[in-house]
Amino acid sequence: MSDDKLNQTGLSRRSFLGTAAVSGAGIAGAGLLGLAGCSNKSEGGAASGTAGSSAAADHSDYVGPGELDQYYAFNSGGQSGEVRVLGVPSMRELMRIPVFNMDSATGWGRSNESLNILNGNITPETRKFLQDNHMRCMPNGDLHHPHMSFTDQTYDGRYVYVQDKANNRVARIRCDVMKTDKVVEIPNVSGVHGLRPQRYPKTGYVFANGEHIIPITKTDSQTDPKDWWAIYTAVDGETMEIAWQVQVDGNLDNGDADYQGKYSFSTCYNSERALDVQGASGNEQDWVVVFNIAAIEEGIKKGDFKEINGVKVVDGRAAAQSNYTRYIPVPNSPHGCNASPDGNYIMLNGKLSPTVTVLDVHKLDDLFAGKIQPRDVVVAEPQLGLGPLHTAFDGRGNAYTTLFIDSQMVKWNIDKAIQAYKGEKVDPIIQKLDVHYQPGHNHTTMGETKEADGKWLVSLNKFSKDRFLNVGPLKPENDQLIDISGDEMRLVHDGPSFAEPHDMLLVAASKVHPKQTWDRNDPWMWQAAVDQAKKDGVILERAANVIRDGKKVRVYMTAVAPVFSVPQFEVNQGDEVTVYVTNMETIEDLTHGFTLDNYGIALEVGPQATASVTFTASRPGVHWFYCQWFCHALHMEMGGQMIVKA
Ligand code: K7E
Ligand code: RUQ
Ligand code: CUA
Repeated sequence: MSDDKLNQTGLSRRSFLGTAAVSGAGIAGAGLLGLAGCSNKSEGGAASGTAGSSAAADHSDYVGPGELDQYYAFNSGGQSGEVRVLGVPSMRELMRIPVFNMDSATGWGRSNESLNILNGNITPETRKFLQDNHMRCMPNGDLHHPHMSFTDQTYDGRYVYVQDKANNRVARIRCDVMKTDKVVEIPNVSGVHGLRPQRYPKTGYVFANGEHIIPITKTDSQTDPKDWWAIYTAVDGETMEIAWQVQVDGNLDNGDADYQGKYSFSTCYNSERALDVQGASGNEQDWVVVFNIAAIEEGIKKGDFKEINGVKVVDGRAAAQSNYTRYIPVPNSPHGCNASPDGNYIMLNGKLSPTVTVLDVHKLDDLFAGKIQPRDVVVAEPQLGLGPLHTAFDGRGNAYTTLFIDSQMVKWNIDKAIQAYKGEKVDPIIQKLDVHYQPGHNHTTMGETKEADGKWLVSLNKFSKDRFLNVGPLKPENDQLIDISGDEMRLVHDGPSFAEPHDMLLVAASKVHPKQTWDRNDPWMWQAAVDQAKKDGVILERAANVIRDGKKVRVYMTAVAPVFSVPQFEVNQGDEVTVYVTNMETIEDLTHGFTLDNYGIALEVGPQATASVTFTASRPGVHWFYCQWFCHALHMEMGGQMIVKA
C-alpha cells in the first residue's frame, strides 16, 4: 500500500505508531523501544478508507493487502457457542465473539463482567444446578442463528441476536463493541432453535422457537407425549425480557417474521408427536404455524393467558381454535423458513419433500378471518431437488435454495414458480450449481432485508471431505462463496471453518459502526466495578489501591504499556480476592491482559475498559501475574506478583 493512499485517509501507519509511542512514555525510552520492536505488529492496525474499491470495480472476491471488505458476515459458531465475524468477499475471519462458550483469550465465562452477563437472567433452577455442579456458568451452547436488529425492514447495526439450543437461551451482541451484553434463559421450552427479529416497524420482538415437545406444567403427564407441547417465545429486543409465549402443537423448527409487522411463522416437523426418527417423519404433511402478533398482544391485555414459571402463555394449540395461530399444512418435515425481500412471500423448505412451499402473506388476513382455507394461502410449490433446507434471495425476483442431499444450490424464479402452480407451462428452475458438500443454510448480501443487493451468496456446507488438506477424522466445514451478480452463479471461494456454522448474516459494512476504544462514560459492562470502587473511595482511572475488607481483598490497578499500577500485592491464604484492571490507553488496538499464574485466570482488558475477576487465594506462594496481550516492546516485562502468605 502506498503512503499516498494512506495519507488520503489521514490514518497513516506513521501516525498510528506516533500515538503508540506516546502511550509508552510513562517509562523512559519505552516508547521508542516500542517502535523498534513492534513495528511488524502495528502494521496491521493501519486501515485504508479507500479499501474495497478494486473489488467493487470487477466484482472480484480478491481483497488486497490493506483493502477492506464490503460486508461484515456474522457467522454462527454452532456447538462452539460463539459468533465469528468475517469479511466478505474475502471470507477472512476478523474476530470471534464469545457468547455461550468459555474463552481462554478474553476470560469470557471467568471474568466477573462476563459472569454477570451470562447469569444475569437465568431461572432459579439453573442457578441451583450451577451451584450443585460447582460451575460458574453454563460452559457450552449451541448457537445456530445470528440475526441483526431491524429498523424499517432493514439492518440498523445496533445488535445481533443469537440463540442457544443446548441451554435454552437468547443472547444479544452489541455491535458498537462486538461483545455480548445480555443473556436471557427461556423457561418452559426445550431446545431454542429458530430465531428471528421483528422487521417492522423495528426490533421489537425477537421470536424464538422451542423445538422439542415437553410437559409444560406439573399437571401435564411426564410420560405420555400426548400431553407434551412446544412453546413459541417473544423476547423484547430492547430489554431482553420475555414478553409472552404461545403454546403450540408439534416440534417448532425454524422461523421468520413478515415485512409488515403483523405475522410471524414457524415450520413444524413431528406433527406425529413421536419420540424417534421413524415416527417423527411418518406423516405426509406437517405444517407451518402462523402467529398473529396483534391478536396475541390483545389476548395478553385481556388476561387470556396462563402464567407458567413467571411467563404469560397464551393457548395457540390447534384444538384451542384461538385467533392467535393458524396451522397451514405443508409437505413432510419442513425446515427453513424465509421471507422474500419484496415483503410478499414466505418460503417453507421441504427437507424430506423435494419442494419449497410459497405462502402469500397478503392472504393471511383472510385466513385469520375464516374467509379462506389454510392451503389457499399457498401460491407456489416448486419441485427443486432433494433435501431443500434454506432459501436466500437476490432482490431481483430470484430465490436460491440449498439442496442438502443433492449437494447443490438451485436458483429459481419466484414469479415463474407461481405461474407454474397455476398450471402454466414454465420451468422456474434457472440453474443448479454443485457445492461441496451437503449445504445447510445459505445467505445473500443484505438478502433478509428490503435492501437485498444480489451480489454474493454464501453456502454453509456441513461436510468438506476432500476439499482441504486432511486434518484427521474431524474435518472443517466448508463455507463457499458464490458470485450471484451475473446471470449465472459462479463458485469463487472455499472457506474452511470450525464447528459449526449454521447460519450467517451478511450486512453492508456501512451499516455497522464499531468503536475504536471503549467509552469510559458508558460503563455498562463494568458497572459493578464502578459501584464497588465508589464505595471504596477509589477512582478506577487512576487506581493503585489494595483494600482489605475482612477476609475480602480488592486490588485496583491500571494498565498502561508496559506497567500495571500495582506491581505487587500481598494477601493471606484463603482470602477472597478481586482484581480490577483498567486499561487507560486511549489509542486503538492497544489491548492489555491480566493472567494470573496457576489460578486459571486470564482477562482481556481493552483500551479504556475495566475488567475484573474474583477468586479465593487458596494456593500460597509467589504467583506472577502478567499481560498476555502483546502490547509493547516491554510486553514481556509487563507483570507483577501476588504474594499469598500461608
Ligand atoms: Cu438449518 Cu439449526 Cu438453521 Cu442448521 S438449522 S442447517
Ligand atoms: S514472544 S512476538 Cu511470546 Cu516470542 Cu511473541
Ligand atoms: Cu500489556 Cu502486554
